[in-house]
Amino acid sequence: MSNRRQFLAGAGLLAAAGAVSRVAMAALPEPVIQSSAATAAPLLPRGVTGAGRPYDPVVTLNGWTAPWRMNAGVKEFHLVAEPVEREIAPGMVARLWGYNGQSPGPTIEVVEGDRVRIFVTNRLPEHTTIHWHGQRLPNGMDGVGGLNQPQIPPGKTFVYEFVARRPGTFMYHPHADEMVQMAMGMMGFWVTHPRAPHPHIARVDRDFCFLLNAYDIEPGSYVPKVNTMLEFNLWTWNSRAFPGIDSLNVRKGDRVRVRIGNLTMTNHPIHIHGHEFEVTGTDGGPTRPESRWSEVTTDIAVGQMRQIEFIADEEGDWAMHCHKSHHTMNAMGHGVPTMIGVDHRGLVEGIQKLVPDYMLMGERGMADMGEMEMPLPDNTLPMMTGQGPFGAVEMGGMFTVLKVRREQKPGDYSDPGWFRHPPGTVAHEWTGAPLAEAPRSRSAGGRAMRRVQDAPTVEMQVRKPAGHEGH
Ligand SMILES: [Cu+2]
Repeated sequence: MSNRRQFLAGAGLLAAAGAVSRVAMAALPEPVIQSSAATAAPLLPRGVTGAGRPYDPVVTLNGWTAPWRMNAGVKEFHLVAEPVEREIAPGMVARLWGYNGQSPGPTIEVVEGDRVRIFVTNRLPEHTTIHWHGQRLPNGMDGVGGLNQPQIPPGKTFVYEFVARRPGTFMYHPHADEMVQMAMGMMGFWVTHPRAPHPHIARVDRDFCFLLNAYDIEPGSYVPKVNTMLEFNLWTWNSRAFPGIDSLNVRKGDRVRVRIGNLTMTNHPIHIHGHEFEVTGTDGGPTRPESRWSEVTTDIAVGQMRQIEFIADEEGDWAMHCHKSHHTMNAMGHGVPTMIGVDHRGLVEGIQKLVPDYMLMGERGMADMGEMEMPLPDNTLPMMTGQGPFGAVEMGGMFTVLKVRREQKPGDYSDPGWFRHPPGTVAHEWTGAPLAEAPRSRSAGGRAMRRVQDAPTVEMQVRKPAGHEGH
């Protein structure tokens, strides 16, 4: 097995494809296995003899694009469905199922009109298929096990072949034991680039893509619960949770496209700070320009893809996240009561003498959680975490940062670090005369609510698992 680094180092591989013997081309293409969850540089098709038509490649957030070989004019890919280990964020690894070493699988990029042949090898313990979500293709290539094809048994390789007929953004995932296999992380992105200038597809400076996915992984364990229907506890982009999601690094003035597909079981209103955007495409294709309007949040329903575009003309570090606030938190114990306003002075110290691990959560709100040194089970992310230049960011899950910089070079996707704000442009403490006592209405309805002194105490105990094997 070669890895991605070796592949890029030997970029001549594609070039050499034409010179490879007929025997080699009759064999399966060597699958390329990715071992890292880092965002890979775009796979540039230009200047590679025999690689097919040129296009402007995408950047898969915390992902990569599958290399291919040309075989008598057909673009050949090899996907291997297999168990993988995916780092969700530093400090947590999940045991998932995916493709070619990762979940999600590699992004597949082709050009409108390409004939594509995809070899799918099944190294899972059960049968699988791949459905090519949104594509125009022969019915027998649509990948619904039992309906369009026999299931792919463990150990076997099947071949899919069709022409990528329309440009757009698509997804792939199993249509076999579908709930389980998608709950385990089996999915990937597919981009068909236009073959010629398209009236409804702009050329952009940066083109990002990622999938929304979700897991139910008990704190302290590694494998998702596969029978969960709605109560997922880990909300991820490309199987990464904040602070494990890479930032989107762009140059000031860039036209930026972000393609976002939703393969979770709920909708996600995706929100970007500091800019307005337009939805320029769905998995049905590019939207007509007269149908577009400005938004700062777009809801992406289950099984949908939304392609958004904007000019990144405001410098800074702009939050980009799902607007369901519990989707920007990592897994937590269930049943934590609301403690805001409950007076329990002296209680914790007394109980800790008897139960050393005892903690009372959320007395002043939950913000303490962002900085607290909690006794967490192994392989578990803090519920609210991440450090910014001004302290704890108190986020998790579906959250990252759009970094817009004047000095970012074209084609440079590296992280420029934190934004340096011009003097006088950061919210700051008022140091003038303090506020006098606020005037209050004397009518009954306007009176401030009286503090309840004798509220019943609600307790919660956080336990360290003893000798937890994490399986
Ligand atoms: Cu969400």
